[in-house]
Amino acid sequence: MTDMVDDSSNISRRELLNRGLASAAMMAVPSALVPASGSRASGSPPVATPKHKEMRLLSDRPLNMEAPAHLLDTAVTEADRLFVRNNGLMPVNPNSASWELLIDGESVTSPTSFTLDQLRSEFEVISLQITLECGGNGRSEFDPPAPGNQWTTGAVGCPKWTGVRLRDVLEKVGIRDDAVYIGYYGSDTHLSGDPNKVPISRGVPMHKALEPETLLAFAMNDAPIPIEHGYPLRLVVGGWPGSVCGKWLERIQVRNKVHDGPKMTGNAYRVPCEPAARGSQVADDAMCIIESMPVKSLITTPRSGMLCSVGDTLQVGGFAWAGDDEVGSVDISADFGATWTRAALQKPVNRFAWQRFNYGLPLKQTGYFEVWAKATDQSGRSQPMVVPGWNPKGYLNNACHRIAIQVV
Ligand SMILES: Nc1nc2c(c(=O)[nH]1)N[C@H]1C(S)=C(S)[C@@H](COP(=O)(O)O)O[C@H]1N2
Ligand SMILES: [Mo]
Repeated sequence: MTDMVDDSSNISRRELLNRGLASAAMMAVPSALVPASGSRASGSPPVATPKHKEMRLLSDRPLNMEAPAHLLDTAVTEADRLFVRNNGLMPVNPNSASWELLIDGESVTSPTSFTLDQLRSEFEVISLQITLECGGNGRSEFDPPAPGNQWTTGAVGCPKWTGVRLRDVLEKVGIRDDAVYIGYYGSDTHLSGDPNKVPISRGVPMHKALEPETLLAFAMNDAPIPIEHGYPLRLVVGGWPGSVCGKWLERIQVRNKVHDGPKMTGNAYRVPCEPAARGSQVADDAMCIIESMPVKSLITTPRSGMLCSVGDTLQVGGFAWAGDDEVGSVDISADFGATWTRAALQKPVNRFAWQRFNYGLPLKQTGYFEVWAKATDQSGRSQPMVVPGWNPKGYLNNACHRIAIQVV
């Protein structure tokens, strides 16, 4: 027991219970995210939001950071704890007043630009909570390891987005019948600094682009989108890998073929079309584009490592999501999956929002326990208890989340 408790000698048992046993992995907030001064002239673009001190920094060039599970315990993910996934370098001080979004491409007859004011005034403005999860969330568990950011469980969140429907804007511009795909371009720069290179330009098929929940968002949680999350405009597409949600959005092309921008082709954001053995080589032409993300859940309370009292009922809670589908049920196990009990599950506030689950776990016995959560979507697909299909780039790990508790 003592090795789970740091400097336990002089603190009360109650205090230990309150603060839990886990010592947070504290990483310094990268200086790029600390505002230079406390105030800024009104009307000037927002400076970077300081992130929560417990966010885990994966790299600072490009900036990549994820949230420990217990920071994600609120229904609407706060800006200071939403993961950041950058492929290149963020634009410096983008000007929202002069910002324009250009809609063009082979399947657009009259390329059209919109200022942010035009988007706001010419189209219906709506707000939706939409879950954003990186396709590589959970990558760190693949064996043999897959290259890329070693995300654990924290590359997910569900903020509230406000903007206009991409569908309405495309309808106004006019799209030809041969439209197949959209592709986005943002104003971030390639890590090499080469202005002719694009860090990432992905997209979705027309049926996804035209869904009523696909947004051109200019606000997050009722504030301008923080710079690292795409200020002043980003694409938000529900249920698919976060990589389709283009940040710092300045151009959407409507293509007459599958978009072929950087990170659409090769093996980026693709998995083997046919399941592949661990560690195997898969040819690029045998890799298929990831579409809907698989069902998944995260236990956000208690935090892992909690010290609990025997006889108590432990309130276990968190969120579950299921790509294009809805979550139908969440089950909890405290005996390594031998037995499961159904948790209470809320409906999503809107399509593509994650769903809260809660369960009161009776602590009948002292000792070490793991609490596992397993979500099942409405089509009957459940999270696997072990890491699912190995793939060369380490995408789509939706294995059950597990936390540890010590009952005393
Ligand atoms: N322009 C641009 N858009 C982008 C990216 C990027 O690097 N540049 N990263 C993508 C990826 S891989 C993900 S997972 C999400 C992350 O969004 P967030 O940083 O706001 O959490 O943005 C996507 N949109
Ligand atoms: Mo991503």
